[in-house]
Amino acid sequence: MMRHPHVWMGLLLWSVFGQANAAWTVNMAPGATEVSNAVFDLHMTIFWICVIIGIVVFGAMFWSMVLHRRSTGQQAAHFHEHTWVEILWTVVPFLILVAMAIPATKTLIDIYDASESDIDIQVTGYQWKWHYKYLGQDVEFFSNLATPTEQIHNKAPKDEHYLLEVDQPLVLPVGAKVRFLVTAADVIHSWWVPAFAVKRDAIPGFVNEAWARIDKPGIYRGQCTELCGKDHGFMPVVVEVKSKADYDTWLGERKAEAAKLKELTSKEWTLQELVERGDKIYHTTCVACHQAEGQGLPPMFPALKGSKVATGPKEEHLSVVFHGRPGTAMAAFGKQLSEVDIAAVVTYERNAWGNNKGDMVTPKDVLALKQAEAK
Ligand code: HEC
Ligand SMILES: [Cu+2]
Repeated sequence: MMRHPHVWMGLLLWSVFGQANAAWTVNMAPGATEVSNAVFDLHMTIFWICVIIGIVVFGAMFWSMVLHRRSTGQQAAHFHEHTWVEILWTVVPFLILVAMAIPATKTLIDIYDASESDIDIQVTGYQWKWHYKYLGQDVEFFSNLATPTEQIHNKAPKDEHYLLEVDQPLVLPVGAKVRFLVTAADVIHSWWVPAFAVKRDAIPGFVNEAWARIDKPGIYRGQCTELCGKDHGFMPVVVEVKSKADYDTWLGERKAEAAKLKELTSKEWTLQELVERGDKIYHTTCVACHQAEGQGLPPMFPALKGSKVATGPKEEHLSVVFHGRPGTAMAAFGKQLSEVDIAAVVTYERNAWGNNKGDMVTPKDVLALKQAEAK
């Protein structure tokens, strides 16, 4: 249908306001899926119906007012009730509404028909990030905001995709029917990608469905669109759509990584190995708050060197790292780090900076905790 309405709307507004502007973006965008195009066409159909109704109604009004003005000596007609006119102005709007309802219903049915999908993705909203799980594929990950804090605090110039960039985008193949199973782990979020015409509430304890079959490869961006707390504006959605072959390669790599990680979890680790691995994790993930020598930044961030927790029972130490301390800057790392990495970093903390406990938390301990939690 009208795929370039911005041209028409542009001309219309240009004639009204007498301005030329090369980039008119007043209209909705058609998007990148069949459904989003259907939604767009529907929008345009209804738009033009409204334009025609507007022209007819206001045309008749102004025509009557101008031609029958008093100054030309017009006399008011004195008629009451006119059966045919009344029937017409009931039947005509009714027919118009039916004519609009037919394509609208058809599109709506399409939007909700998530059956026979090729790929199922579980989308879970967290405060404040998204988690994607490729069902039946053993691949899952968190997608965190990647915009540096300097840009957020106006200390650096903002990128083109400011607040719309993540560390790991959701990757999908072109042309496949992808079903999204949308839920949340804490509060209500909403997963929205305008180009797919997908916007679905993510509600704890419920699973809402949506789907998309994306026509062209590319990067599509969206946002959480349900006010979900202080960082609601900091949990964007980024979807990278690849060719089928590239997607398969990517998925293969992710699966191999997952398999490798599983192997690492079940292997017998020595204290030395865990400490070495934990050293790296500590210096990428924990160092910002607890500092390089474990001295922390009291009173904001406690020291781990000599801390009661890091030198106390290992179950409690693991629990703090796994669950975090709700209400403080200490996040729950249980779902962010792998079992191996949690075990390694806890073991490292128990043996670094003179803590010398000489004991270790193994990946199997972490897995056991995880499984106990899942019950
Ligand atoms: C954003 C800052 C931050 C980061 C990053 C961070 N922590 Fe913490 N951590 C804290 C704060 C704040 C506390 C104290 C919480 C409280 O008030 O109970 C804490 C407490 C702890 C404690 C308990 C210490 C005690 O004596 O009570 C341990 C153990 C710990 N963190 C381990 C880690 C590990 C392991 C990592 C990295 C995987 C890490 N933390 C990353 C901020 C952080
Ligand atoms: Cu949210």
